[in-house]
Parts: sequence; C-alpha cells; structure tokens
Amino acid sequence: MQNKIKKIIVIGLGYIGLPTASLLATKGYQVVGIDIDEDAVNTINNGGVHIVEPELDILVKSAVNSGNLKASLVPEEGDVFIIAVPTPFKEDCVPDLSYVETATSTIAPYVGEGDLVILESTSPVGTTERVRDILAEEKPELFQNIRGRSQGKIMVAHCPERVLPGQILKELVSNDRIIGGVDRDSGEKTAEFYKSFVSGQIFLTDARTAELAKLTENSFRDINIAFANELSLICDKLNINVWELISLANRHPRVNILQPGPGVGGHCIAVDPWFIVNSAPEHATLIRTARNVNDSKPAYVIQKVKAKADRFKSPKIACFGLAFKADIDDLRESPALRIVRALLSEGIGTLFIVEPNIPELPTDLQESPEVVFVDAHSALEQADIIVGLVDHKEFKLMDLDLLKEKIVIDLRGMWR
Ligand code: SAJ
Repeated sequence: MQNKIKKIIVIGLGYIGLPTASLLATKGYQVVGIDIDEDAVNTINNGGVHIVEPELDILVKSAVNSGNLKASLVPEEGDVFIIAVPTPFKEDCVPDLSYVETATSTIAPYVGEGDLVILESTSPVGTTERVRDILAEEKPELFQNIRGRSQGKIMVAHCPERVLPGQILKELVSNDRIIGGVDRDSGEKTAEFYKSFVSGQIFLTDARTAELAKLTENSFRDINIAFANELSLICDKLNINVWELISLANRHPRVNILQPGPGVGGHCIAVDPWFIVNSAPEHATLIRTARNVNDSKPAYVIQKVKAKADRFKSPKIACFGLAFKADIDDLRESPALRIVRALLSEGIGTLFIVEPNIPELPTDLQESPEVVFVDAHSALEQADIIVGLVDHKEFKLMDLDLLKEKIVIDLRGMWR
C-alpha cells in the first residue's frame, strides 16, 4: 500500500466502481463506496452484490467482512477520490456530463489539501479539466494563483477504465493503464497510487490525451465491428457464408476482422464514439459512419426475420439470447432486446425467448401474451423459426441436429 494513502472514496458503485472499491479494500485500503441507490448501498453493506460479474460476489463479501469496505449514500473525507459514474449521451448523441459534474460537486466539501481526485469514467476531451474547474469554484482555498495561473493544492487526473465486462476482476489488475494529469504532479501521484494495485504497465500523459485514448480504443473496435457487419450484408446479397469468408481472410498475417452480429450493444462501444463525433464533427466521418452501420443492423435483422415469418400463418419464432453479448446478464443497449421488442410491436407472431442468464424477462415483455420465456429445449420444440441473437456458451453447445427441420437465422455464426 502506498505510504500516505489510507482512505479511498469511490463515487459510483456500478460495474467499474464496485469492483475497484472491493479490490482496493482487499489490498488493505480503507474504502468507502458512495452511491445514490439506497438498495445497492444496503446490499453491499450486507456483503451482497447488485450486479452480475464473475467472482465479484466473493470479492465484495470478503472486502466487507474484512471491515475495509463500506457503502454509503454520503461521502466523507479521504486521501483519494475516484469518480466512476456513468457518462451517457443525451438526445442527438450529445454527451451528458451531469453525473460527473454532480459527483464532483458532491465530493468538493470533503476534498482537502494533498488529496487525489481521479476521474475513471469514460469522458469527452476536456472533462477532467472541467472536474478541476468545478473543484476550484467550490473550494477556491485549495487553488493558488502562481504567476497568473491557478495551481491546485490537490491533484486531479484521468485514468480511464478499460476492463471488459465478464473479465473485470482479472483486467482490473492486469491491464496497462493510461494516466493523464491536469498537471505533471497530478499525473505522477496518480501513477504511484495505481502502481500499488495494478500489475500492468502505467503510461503517463496529459488529461486530454488520456481522454481521447480511451474513446479511440472503443471507436477502433466499433469501426472494426462495422466492417464485419457491412461484410455480412454483402455476403447475404452474394449468397456467401460471412463466417467462412472472415475466417479465410483472417488467415492473412496482417488481417484480423472481428465478428458480425445483430448490432453493437452495451454502454460503451455504442456510446463512446459519439463523444469524438461530437467534439470534431467535421472530421469524424469514418467514426460516425461506423456507428450508423452498427446501429442499422437490428433493422436489417428484423426485415430478415419478417421475410421468413411471412411464410407462416401464425409464425412461432424462437429468439436465442437477449443480453448485449455472450455469457453476461446485461441487457443495456442490447441489440437482441431491441430486435425482440420490434418483432413484438409488429405483431409478427409468438415469440419464444431463451435467455439463461436472467431469472425473468423485462416487464414489458412479461406483460405480452405473445411472449413466452422458455428454455432452449422447449423453444426448439415449439418454434418454426430459430433466431440466434447471442452466442452464449449454452447455445454454442447445442446439438445441431435439433435445428435441421427449422428455419435458422444465425446472427452470431454459432450454429455453422
Ligand atoms: N461485438 C460484435 N462483434 C465482435 C465483438 C463485439 O458484434 O467481434 C459486439 C458485442 O456483441 C457487443 C458489443 O460489440 O454487443 C460490445 O462488446 P465488446 O465485448 O466489444 O465490448 P464491451 O462493451 O463489453 O467492452 C468494451 C471494451 N473495449 C474494447 O475492447 C476496446 C472494454 O475493454 C472497455 O473497458 C469497455 O468497452 C468500456 O467500459 O469502455
């Protein structure tokens, strides 16, 4: 543990904040996690979790039992403040910084001289400086004027989270980290802190570069998935198997195409590229086009399913998977869910939904008599059309003979 740092306040106990807070607690720091959700706070204080992520339940339990982690609705004083709140976008894909701004104002009364304030939330360029400016407005005594420039007696830096849902606990420790301070001192002190619990390498830069680096990583992935999705449309038209095509092209030593799917979901890759587009709309043409390609894939899938369903008087359609990607329970921004909802609203027929990672369907689906929540076996028995939306491990292991008599629309290439 780093010498002077004893107490850490983590704001936001979601997919990033809770694993980070628990990890730090098990490293011997005194950690207080802050959230506005009272149920989440109570659950964590009882040693439980309100989100699903492999091994997180064990880590939280041991962190709480050790006495080093507690959750609270109100912040307190500490040595390090980590902001890990959402950064969604508003209408017209304009970034919504209200959560970061509110979190900063909320901690301002508790921040003191020599403290570190670290923004982990994925943010548009300039947000870390905005955090510093809010703190300077609310705590002017922590900022001094040196030769006409405001200099903080506190440190402010950006250290973007880079963990992959499904592998968060591993990647939290092993991933390399980029740290951008609003000044040199802020960057160096933050790097020292991260070295106490990260085994990956730490790279120092300025705050704006760190912000754009994170957005660039997710845009890179989005563009590459868009290429795969575009190929899938071209292959459909030319009657070529896109999965075979990609695996053959990937045999080239310098080609590595990603996989097409029903669209791009989650709260990161489908969101973050818009922050770049919004900052430099005149230049970000490729990034914007990739977003549009990926966002239009669900509509293409819906048309494809409708075309097959038209052959039946009362079509029975099995939809395999609702999550935004394989082997998780997270339905946020899920293209599979979007497709199911659209099929339902078009009154296309009976929908048999299979999703082994959730205990029940979202309320709107539960309420419809046209939607039945079933297991894979029952869906295969009853449906005429099978739509593979998410490549969960259970689905990949299915006996392909069971699909023989069915019309199969496999969006993930799992039943080749
Ligand atoms: N997807 C495809 N084809 C692929 C890969 C993914 O269609 O070949 C789809 C998935 O099904 C899903 C979406 O893309 O709908 C996003 O999934 P993902 O696994 O690519 O990424 P996320 O959103 O779970 O996590 C990403 C990661 N970023 C990168 O890999 C560059 C993670 O490291 C980030 O920390 C995370 O975003 C974040 O929080 O920003």
